[in-house]
Amino acid sequence: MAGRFGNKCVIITGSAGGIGFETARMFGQEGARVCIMDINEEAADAAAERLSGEGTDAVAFQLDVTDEAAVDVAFGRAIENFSGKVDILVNNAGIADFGSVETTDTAIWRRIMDVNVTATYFCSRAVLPVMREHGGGAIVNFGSVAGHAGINNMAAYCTAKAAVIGLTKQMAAQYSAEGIRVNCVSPGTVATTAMGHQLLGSDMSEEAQKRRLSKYPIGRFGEPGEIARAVLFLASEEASFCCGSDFVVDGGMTAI
Ligand code: NAI
Ligand code: 1HS
Repeated sequence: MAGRFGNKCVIITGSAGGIGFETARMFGQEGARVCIMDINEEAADAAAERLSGEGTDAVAFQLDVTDEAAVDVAFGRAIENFSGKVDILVNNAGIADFGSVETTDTAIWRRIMDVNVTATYFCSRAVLPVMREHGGGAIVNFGSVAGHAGINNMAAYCTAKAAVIGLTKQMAAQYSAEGIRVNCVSPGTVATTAMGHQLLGSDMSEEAQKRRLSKYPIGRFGEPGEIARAVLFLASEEASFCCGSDFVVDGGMTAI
């Protein structure tokens, strides 16, 4: 398959569903070999099978990205599957939950930090030496509008996503000279994914839903493909001068 990513090897975490799956699919459509990594083994296998059926060279590995030792094992296997290289890593896996500083359970706070932030560090660390060895690569992290704006009752998630944006800048400062570009995508609400359902289901009153939508000048929420296209851009050669940027894709939510 021809495209911007012919011969490129891409690992996408949390890609059994949602935005990650759409991102994997689009990379595949543009010629990439893709590795699906997800905590949900059955869904990861099904996702890889679906992409293979669409003509993409896709494999799946079960992985909880917060498990430090398991990250190294799974990434080792993925890189071996790619004959010793990896060109692109998308740190997409993320979770959200609700609560203020007073009402967030400590275990939930820690889990949100682990999945969104610490795992981005673990997974990036697992690919950097191989990218360096091959003269470069691209890493795309996942922030959120929640990393830019205080969202009511999302204390841990807002903190985590702001940290991911900070880590993106630090990594760009550290690794750009070695040809490793690190950038971030910060989506606004995508209602059609599991996380979107969780978010919108959190308060089903018509008034609350209207209030949420009214924050989006474009008048609607986003679609997974609209976020995936931004990820592909940042991972591509078209973004050769983008290092440490945070690409906000939010229908204008943070513009107002
Ligand atoms: P989703 O919940 O639909 O999909 C997340 C995927 O990550 C799932 O397949 C899940 O099994 C996997 N996952 C969760 N914990 C994991 C772990 N510990 N190890 C490995 N895999 C794990 O979420 P969605 O909406 O596709 O979100 C993707 C990314 O986009 C996340 O980082 C999220 O924070 C971010 N985002 C999502 C927005 C939305 O409105 N849906 C808006 C802004 C950012
Ligand atoms: C879950 C995702 O990162 C979006 S958080 C912002 C939610 S909203 O209040 O702008 O709909």
